[in-house]
Amino acid sequence: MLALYHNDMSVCAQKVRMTLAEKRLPWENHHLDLRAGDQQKSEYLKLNPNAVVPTLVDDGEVIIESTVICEYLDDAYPEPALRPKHHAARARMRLWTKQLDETIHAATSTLSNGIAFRHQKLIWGKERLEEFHRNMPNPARREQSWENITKGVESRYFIDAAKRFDKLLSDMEAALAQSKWLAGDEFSLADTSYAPYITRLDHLQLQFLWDRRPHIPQWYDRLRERRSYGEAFDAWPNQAYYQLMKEKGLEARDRVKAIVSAE
Ligand SMILES: N[C@@H](CCC(=O)N[C@@H](CS)C(=O)NCC(=O)O)C(=O)O
Repeated sequence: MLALYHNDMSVCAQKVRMTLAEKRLPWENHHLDLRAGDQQKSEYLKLNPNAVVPTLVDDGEVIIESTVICEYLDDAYPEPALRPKHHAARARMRLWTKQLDETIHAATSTLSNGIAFRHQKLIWGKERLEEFHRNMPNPARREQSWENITKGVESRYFIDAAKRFDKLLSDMEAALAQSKWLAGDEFSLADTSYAPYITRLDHLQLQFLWDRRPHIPQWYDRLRERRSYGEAFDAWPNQAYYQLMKEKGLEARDRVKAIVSAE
């Protein structure tokens, strides 16, 4: 039996849940409360020393890192295949997931924390906030999180994060003008991987980023029509998070607009 350690609103967990749903794989639910610090508890660190979700356990085998988990699932449970058959399309798929791991995920953390989630953490007070960050094992991640939470849209990471998304959406628009899905005509792990990140921009009220990029909302609509999207996203709602992202996203929208139109 597969077991997934995850969180309802985590983008990395949404990506793995969508991959599991595409393959119609049942899994045992271990939901972590990231605001309560479940990811930093010693029992969980034995599974995932990075103190992050998701973690997959398959028959005793522990797999971490969402991109690795998705590829593992496609190896271990090959049907339906989520990596394109043709080598060039498979390389395109990997280029999408590679840049996601290298830059897009960090940019998302900056936008999400800088705009909205910081407000859930600032109310903890200084002592608890410091302790939470002391327990983050990755120093670069710790520093970035601290900056985003304490400075918000004035964080030194914010401008680059907004620009990175603008560039991403321009690349996505170009790809989707050529083919139905990101890596080509086959639905792939590139699509399951980006579904959470575009959903996050939507929740943060940043839809203006695709105002002049018509293929992106069409792709997003096609994604949301899939059964797997319902199982990965809609089945794990968090109204408090939606509300916070909407309210704070509307407040931050002009700042993001000003950054991306400053070129
Ligand atoms: N590279 C990791 C990133 C995982 C990650 O950043 N997870 C976030 C949720 S999307 C998390 O657990 N955050 C909790 C924390 O930073 O304390 C992966 O792809 O699995």
